Amino acid sequence: MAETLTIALSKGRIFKETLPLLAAAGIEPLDDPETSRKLILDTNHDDVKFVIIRATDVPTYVQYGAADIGVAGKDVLMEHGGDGLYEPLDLGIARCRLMVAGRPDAVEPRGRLHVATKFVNVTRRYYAERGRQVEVIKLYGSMELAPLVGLADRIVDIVDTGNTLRANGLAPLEHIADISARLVVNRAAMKMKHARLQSLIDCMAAAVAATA
Ligand code: PRT
Ligand code: MG
Repeated sequence: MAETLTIALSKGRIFKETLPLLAAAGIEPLDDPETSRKLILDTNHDDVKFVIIRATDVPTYVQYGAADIGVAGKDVLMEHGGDGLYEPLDLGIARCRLMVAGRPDAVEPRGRLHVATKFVNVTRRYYAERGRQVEVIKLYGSMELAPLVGLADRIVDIVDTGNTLRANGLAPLEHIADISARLVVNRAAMKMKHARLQSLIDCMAAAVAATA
């Protein structure tokens, strides 16, 4: 039997939107991660497995070769850094924007700007490039709350429709990056399993081009 190919995916929108692209390459899961508690899913190929992990863990699994290939948002990749990773394909799915947000009437504070986010590296880099001294406050979720309770002047977060910001009396203020999900491949696997990975990438690229 051929060596196993391991594909890292997160539940939710990434899994749902990646499935048709993998199906175009002839790969289909035998279980649904939304209902199954399994973390390793079999597919219609004996030598292809999915590992189902947190979105932010995908680059780590691929970097260390625990997965050969994976799908991660550009936001997650910008925050993680590109060590040990090839990024051969923009899948054009899970689109959104990474933005600075705050109260619509936000004024510049007298002292340091306090910015709450889970994207601490991206946020430090963004303000450093602008020569702006900021205090970055690491949060793990519900960033929108921070400006409402005086924890931060701004947040850096993902915005899609803007409904979450609006519902909390916040507004998008500055655009940092357009985001979509990317295919990431372990650099060593790209050499060792080149033929299989290249044909998978090619099939997915054709499927992406067909939907564009
Ligand atoms: O949920 P978990 O903590 O495990 O991880 P995660 O939130 O990183 O994973 P997931 O599955 O929610 O998101 C995976 C990827 O989808 C992200 O890394 C983004 O690249 C992309 N994506 C696309 C989004 C959204 N759209 C999105 N709307 N990720 C998050 N959101 C959230 C956002 O955080 C905010 O709370 O939706 C809210 C904003 O949406 P609107 O429509 O109200 O503006
Ligand atoms: Mg989420």
